[in-house]
Amino acid sequence: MAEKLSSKAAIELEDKYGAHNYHPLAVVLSKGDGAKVWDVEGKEYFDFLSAYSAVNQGHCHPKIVDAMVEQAKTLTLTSRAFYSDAWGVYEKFVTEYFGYDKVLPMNTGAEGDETALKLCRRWAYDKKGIETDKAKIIVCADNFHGRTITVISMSTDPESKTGFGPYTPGFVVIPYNDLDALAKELEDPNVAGFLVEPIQGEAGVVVPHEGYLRKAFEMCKEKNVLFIADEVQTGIARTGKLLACDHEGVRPDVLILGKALSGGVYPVSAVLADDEVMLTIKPGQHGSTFGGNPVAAKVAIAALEVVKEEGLAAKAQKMGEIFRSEIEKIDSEMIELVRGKGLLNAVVIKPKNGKTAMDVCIKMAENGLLAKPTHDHIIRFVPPLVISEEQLMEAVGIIKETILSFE
Ligand code: IF1
Repeated sequence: MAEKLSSKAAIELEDKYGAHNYHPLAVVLSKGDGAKVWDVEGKEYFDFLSAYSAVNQGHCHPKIVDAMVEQAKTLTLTSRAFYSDAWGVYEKFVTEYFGYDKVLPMNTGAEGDETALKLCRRWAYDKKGIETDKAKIIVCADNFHGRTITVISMSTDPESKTGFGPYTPGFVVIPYNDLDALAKELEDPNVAGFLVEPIQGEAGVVVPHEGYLRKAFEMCKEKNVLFIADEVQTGIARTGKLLACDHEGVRPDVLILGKALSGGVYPVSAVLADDEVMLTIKPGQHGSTFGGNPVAAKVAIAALEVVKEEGLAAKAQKMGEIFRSEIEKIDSEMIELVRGKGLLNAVVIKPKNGKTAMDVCIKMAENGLLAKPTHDHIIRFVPPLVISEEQLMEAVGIIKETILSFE
């Protein structure tokens, strides 16, 4: 057997042969189980990133992995040029699970967003009667919807956007959590859709005021504008309900899911909508080689069953309350504020003695907990939802010990 790669060797390989489009923490992982991961030297960590909320069901969930392996041994890919005995079963399952007429499968979150944008434009021309090429879609400042050219065309983050133009036109940017700005833009009859994250993830877990989503939804309805929710990160039990929109009783016209739709074992994304919207796209007008494959079908069914069987939404709700109240108890000037919903939380860090959020994350890793800073001063704390209360308390202990070590 080949000798096991050391952390140093693995990092050198990535540095030499991989594009430098990430700046990872210097931890080389080789194993995961539930809420924990292990590095190549065998050191154990709590995973408080969960692959950006993709492993809500925990690392290597046996039910999901078994579903994948079994299907992988039977039939992996047919393309959509043919039917498969797995796909329709999943389509029925997932549409009933979320309560929509139809599903359109893709693989990544960004593709899900792209699909939703295409659907919205198509609906605008075919149903709403907007003049060809005039449709506008309202998006929010500080959004994050992925990395494609069209998706970054909606971005207001210079790091994601600058130097990749020319950009796709047709978007109107308004501030997040601002109903007046929305009302103003909705006056334009060429507006076809409003795309929004129920909680902004990349922006640093920004939770809008209570009633924002509900009111925004109603305002869209009044103007015959599609309310499109990007629940790629907030969906699938992460915030304490199946969907973050459920907190306000909002059923989006177009729902985008990804990440935890597969429990993080396989790229599976989906756009859900009713017939009036979904049937505007006809054969040959959209698709993907891998979207709608039999492995994805089996994996997604298993992943969604786990969410219900293990009561992950209620668990996220309860654990989130414990987490925020425990963090609030830590007596340190470095903790400016903790915010979030369910187990999607962030702590805003006030630098102390020149020590920043990154220093806190490096120290937490040494102490056995992985998390990553965003925007220099914010740390997201996003564990797999299968974390037990005992594990959560242990993790809180690590966070506390780390923060206090900077005092
Ligand atoms: C990266 C953040 C998380 C997303 C929403 C679509 C996508 C994402 C709401 C695209 C992806 C990830 C991708 C990841 C960093 C990241 C992220 F820090 F940028 F904000 F999760 F917290 N909609 N989010 O959050 O999904 O195409 O990646 O499958 O490294 O870019 P994708």
